[in-house]
Amino acid sequence: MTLKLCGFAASNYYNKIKLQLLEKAVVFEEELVWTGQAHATLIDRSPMGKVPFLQTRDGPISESMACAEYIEAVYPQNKLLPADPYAAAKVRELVVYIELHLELVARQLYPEAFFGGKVSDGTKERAHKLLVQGIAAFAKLAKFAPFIAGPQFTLADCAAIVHLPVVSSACKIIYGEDLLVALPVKDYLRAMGERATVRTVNADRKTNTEIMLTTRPKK
Ligand SMILES: N[C@@H](CCC(=O)N[C@@H](CS)C(=O)NCC(=O)O)C(=O)O
Repeated sequence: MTLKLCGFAASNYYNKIKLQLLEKAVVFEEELVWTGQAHATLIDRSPMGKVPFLQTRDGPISESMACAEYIEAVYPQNKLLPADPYAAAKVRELVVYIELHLELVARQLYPEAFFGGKVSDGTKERAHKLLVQGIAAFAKLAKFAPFIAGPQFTLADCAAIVHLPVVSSACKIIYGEDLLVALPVKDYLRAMGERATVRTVNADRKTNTEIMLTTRPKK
């Protein structure tokens, strides 16, 4: 059975896994699954109702970190985690910093930044404090040399390429400033955007975002 990546291409977490699969040249199919409504095709395979998830020959896997680790283990070509345990831990550490301390904090701002909703001043203030702290911590770990974890393209780049632009945009819209501005994020994203894999992910994201905003079933 061909590996299936399930979810939708407007999702940054979905695109992290899609970029990993493209970079590794794994043969896979995409299954369009929307979130926002509890339905069996989603909940039975991803009990938190989130995307992405994988449909593998052995069954489903939810949570993108678990998906990423499975893909690295099953498809050993074009490794995106270093063989050295310390170097691999540093890559995983960066992914956690990007997701837990940047993306997940900025996510609280998305309803107002991207979806026409409203976020309270209290939430904005708390998120600002956490983002300043998270970005300072990320700055201590990120190498940008030329990749996030150093000289090799790794899973940390798959995370950075999809999450950092969203964090930047949310900050610009809500706070009027890009809190990531002190880091070489723009140059990094410009360089990464030259990769054929990243071009594919970005083109599919644009198409799917339009579909999401016009035809996606509402909650
Ligand atoms: N921790 C999850 C986060 C995934 C996530 O938040 N996905 C979003 C789309 S970008 C989602 O499914 N949101 C729908 C919801 O939370 O109900 C992972 O790493 O897979």
